[in-house]
Amino acid sequence: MGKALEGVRILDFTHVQSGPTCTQLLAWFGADVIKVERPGVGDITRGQLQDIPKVDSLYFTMLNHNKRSITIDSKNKKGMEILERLVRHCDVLVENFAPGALDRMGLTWERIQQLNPRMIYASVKGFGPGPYADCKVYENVAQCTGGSASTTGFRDGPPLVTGAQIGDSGTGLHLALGIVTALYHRVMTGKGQRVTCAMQDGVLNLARVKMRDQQRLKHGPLTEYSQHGEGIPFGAAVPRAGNDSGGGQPGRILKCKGWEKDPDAYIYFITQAPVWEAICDIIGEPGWKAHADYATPAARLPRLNEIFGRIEQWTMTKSKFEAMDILNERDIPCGPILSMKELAEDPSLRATGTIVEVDHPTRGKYLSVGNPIKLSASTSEVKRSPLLGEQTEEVLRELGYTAEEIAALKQVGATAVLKKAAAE
Ligand code: CAO
Repeated sequence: MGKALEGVRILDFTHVQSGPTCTQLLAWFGADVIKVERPGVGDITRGQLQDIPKVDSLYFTMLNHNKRSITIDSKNKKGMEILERLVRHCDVLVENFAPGALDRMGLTWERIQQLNPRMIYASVKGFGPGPYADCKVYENVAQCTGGSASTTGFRDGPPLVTGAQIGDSGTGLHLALGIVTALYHRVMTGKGQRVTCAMQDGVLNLARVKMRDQQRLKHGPLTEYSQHGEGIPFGAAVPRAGNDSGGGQPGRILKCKGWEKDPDAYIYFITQAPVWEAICDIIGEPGWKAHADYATPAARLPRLNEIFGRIEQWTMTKSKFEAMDILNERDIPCGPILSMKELAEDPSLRATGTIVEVDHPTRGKYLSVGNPIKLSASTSEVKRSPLLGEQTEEVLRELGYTAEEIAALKQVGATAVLKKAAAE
């Protein structure tokens, strides 16, 4: 079995998280991803949140699998010459620098098209065109400006960011789809194009159901939100809904046995209408099956706090896994709150390659999240991230540079940090 993107060459000018997420996905599918890093410095995340001194951080290693690293100083004339050769050599250029950074280097879209009209030029920026287009953006800024934070958390608490990196990794995923779409378009037309994803747009796309609710507000209260049952009126904007379900089937996070000591002894419980009778049997309320106050979804909506309170009395008598087993037998949708420790140790996730163990020359063995997208006819293996500049010479040779030229490029600081003069 081959790899789906074998033969696709990516000039990876990404750093931190959003761009690297995108190029890592493409690399997992077999693209040759050549990561350009500044000599002596590299992607800033190599040195961020380091758990082992002087070893590439997990932040870096977990976002840069299957890539090759070449060090090039793009502000060095010879360095820019190498970059231009890379533009001719590659199919896709991916970058997520601050707005204007690539233009300042001289790699404008016009220049890129001159060098390689088939090039797909993909960028992540914080915002699209508009008042904030020039702003630098990190994950939580995107969560706040994309509608996620204002709709996450409890109604009587402050806006909340989520631990899932929907701004960075979420936008990286969007960009990867944009790139393969543009590659398909290029197969049909022979032409490259620009692909841009704004983090604000990516988060808003993921918060789409809350924009749905914003429009529903004009026509009455959001009856599936707990505050409706509590008699609290809605304001002008979608409120935070705690752990209420975002869909049409009411759900809640409920305590399970051991919750007093274990912060993750909880289960998400959904009162899906078709299994309501089974729920009544399990929690010991068979009378609710025919009772006018509980029998229909509409009758239950104003009583969600009471109903989930009663269900929680039952879940608190079971561990989250016992509850899961009992509920699954009756097809009741539910899910235990799994800690990162439990996920790291989960044998089924190991078996599918969603959690993988990777060996690294300076770090040793570590766990990573593998490719979550499984293709039936293409393999995808997780290989360790490169050391800074590990493949510099290898890539330069592929670009046609001779050994003498490679040495000279190093000497003039195009691919390595310039040695300071002895007198200094
Ligand atoms: N050689 C020489 N210079 C290089 C280089 C190389 N190989 N690679 C990068 N640089 C330079 C760039 O040319 C730029 O210099 P100028 O400002 O002089 O033009 C500078 O390094 C890097 O630019 P930056 O402004 O992008 O970096 P930053 O750390 O200040 O900002 C970030 C980081 C993420 C806020 C910004 O890049 C950004 O807003 N990116 C777009 C949105 C994004 O992807 N955010 C997600 C980040 S993940 O949380």
